[in-house]
This record gives sequence, structure tokens and C-alpha cells, in this order.
Amino acid sequence: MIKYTPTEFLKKPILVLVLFLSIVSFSFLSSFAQPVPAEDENIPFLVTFGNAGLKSWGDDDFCQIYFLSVPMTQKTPIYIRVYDPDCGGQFDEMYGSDDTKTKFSIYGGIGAWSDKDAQKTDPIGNFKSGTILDSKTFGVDAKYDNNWYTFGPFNPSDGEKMNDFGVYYFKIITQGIQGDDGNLYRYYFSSSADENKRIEGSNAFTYEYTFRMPDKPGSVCHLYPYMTENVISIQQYNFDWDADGQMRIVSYEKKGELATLSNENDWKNSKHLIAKTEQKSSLDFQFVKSKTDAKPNNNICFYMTNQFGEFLQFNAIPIGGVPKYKYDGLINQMQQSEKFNNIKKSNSK
Ligand SMILES: [Ca+2]
Ligand SMILES: [Ca+2]
Ligand SMILES: [Ca+2]
Ligand SMILES: [Ca+2]
Repeated sequence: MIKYTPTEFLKKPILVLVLFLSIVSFSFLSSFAQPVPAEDENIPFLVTFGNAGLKSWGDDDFCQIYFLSVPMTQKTPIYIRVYDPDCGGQFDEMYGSDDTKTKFSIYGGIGAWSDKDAQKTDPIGNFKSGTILDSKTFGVDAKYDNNWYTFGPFNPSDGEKMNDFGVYYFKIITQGIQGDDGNLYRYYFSSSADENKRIEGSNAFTYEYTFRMPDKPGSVCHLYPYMTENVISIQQYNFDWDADGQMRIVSYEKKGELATLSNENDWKNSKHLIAKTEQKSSLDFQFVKSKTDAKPNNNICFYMTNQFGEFLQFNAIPIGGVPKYKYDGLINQMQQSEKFNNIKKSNSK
């Protein structure tokens, strides 16, 4: 038998506690990391085509708009990092010559978000509202192929001040201004210029997603629209799904309510009722890729409105956490206890 001195014995539980706490804090940190799309969404890339692209390739308007919220408590500069901003080389969806130019523009100041035109899904009217802070156009560029470009530093107060929410909002507009190719890219909103470090308490959201589905059959992607307390029904709109499986809604009340699907180069929509118990939480809107007839390179657009026709926000980090169907925990518990009872029975034989 191993014998411990009293101090060694004391150290043991402390070590275990330290280990436990570091695991907990690591998983806490990683779940709050800020890649966009977020890890939980399981979306490999955002996509924006050049404005000469065919809509049947899956981008309806050659424009993607994102907002970044930075808490007022953030005192050090922030950076907006783009992975693979070029269009060519790895990842991108090329047709004919490499002729596509993609413009990334960062906005802050008054109106960046609060202008109503900024909160719509079509790039019309004054959607470039606010103050432009920086902008860069990328074509084919080996330097940024499979690599990061960093915008910034920006002072948090360069964003639009939202006193009610205690945050500053930044807007990132990505537009395909030339060519017909699909630019695939991702963001990371960082507190560091040359590495991906989360900005504590920040989040990112958009009103319309244009993204690439994973190629792997059976993959599930997730979007997390937030249901405010006045939402009693939603209408989901999807474009160019290409008969690539199913879309379903999971929430406290819904175990996988099916949504109406688009096919090639069309929009489809369906209405879904929202119960009181689903308000003030996020929905888990799932895109379930076909297992038997998976479509490669599938790009889709997606947005959602409430019963007033207002566009809903999709948050990279779901507000209130990832929603779960009300009986799922219970079913799990029942299965666990059944397993336990079976083990007990077989042991007692
Ligand atoms: Ca590339
Ligand atoms: Ca081309
Ligand atoms: Ca790219
Ligand atoms: Ca498509």
C-alpha cells in the first residue's frame, strides 16, 4: 500500500481540483471563442460570389453583412481577421478565369447598425450606413490564400454606441464587385493582431447567411435565431438548397419540425408557430445534409422573419445557450437508468 505524508495527501485533492477547474475554464473559454461561423454552427465557410456569378450557384445578391458587438468594458483595441480573403488557389469556387474581386469594408459610428436599411437582407438603400473605418479589395493573392488578413486595430468606441445594450456595434460588408467566382472565407473577431484571441463578452450576428454546407453526407449545420418575447410565429426563407437533405427546427417545444425546402435557384419559405416557452431563447435551426444523395459544393442563403415581417438575428453564440427539446434530458436519464439497472441485473446473476 502506498503511504502519503500528510502534506502529500493534502496536495492530491488540490491537484485534482486544479485539474478540474482548468478543464471547466478551458471548455468555458472555447465555447465563447469567436470564429465566424462559430464552431457550434459546423459551417465550413461563408461564401460571396462576384457580381457576374450565376444565382444558381447559391448566392442571391453577392453581398454578406455581419455585425460584431463589443462590450463597453473592452478597453483595448480589437481586430477583424479574415481567413482566405482571396478568391483563387485553395478553397474557392472558380469558374473560367480567376477574375473575381471581393471588397471587405468595416463600418462603425452612428447609424452603422441603427439605420433601418442596415438591418435588411437585401443590399439596397443606405445599407452602407455609418462611418467607413477601413476597406480592402482582394483578387487572387497567394499571400492571403489559406491565410489570414487582419483589419485594425480599432478602438471599441469606433463602433456604433448602443447604450441600451452596453456594447459597440461594428459592421462588416463583403461584396463581390467583379467576376463570377465564389469567394469562400471565414472571420475571427480578435483581441490580437496576429492570432485568434476571443474578445470577452462579444458576439456576432447577421440577418442573412450565405454559406457553404460541408460536403460530408449526413453533416448537420446549425443556425441560432433568437426569439424575443414578442415573437409568436416565424417565416423561414431558404434559397438554392438543391434537394440536399432536410431542414428542421429544434427548440424546447420542437423535436425537429420540418421546414419547406428550396431546390435549384429558387426561394422557398414556411411558417412556424412559436410558443411562449420558446420566447426569450434561441431556436436551433438545423440543415441536415442528405446521407445518400449529398450535393458537393452546396451554397445556400437563409433568413427568417417574425410575424411583423421583421428580419431576425442569427447569433454566432446562441443567446441563452444551445436550445434542447424539453424531453431530451428526460429520455437520456431514463436510458441511463435502464442501462444501470440492466448492469445491476447481469452483475447479480
Ligand atoms: Ca483561396
Ligand atoms: Ca471566373
Ligand atoms: Ca477565399
Ligand atoms: Ca445551392
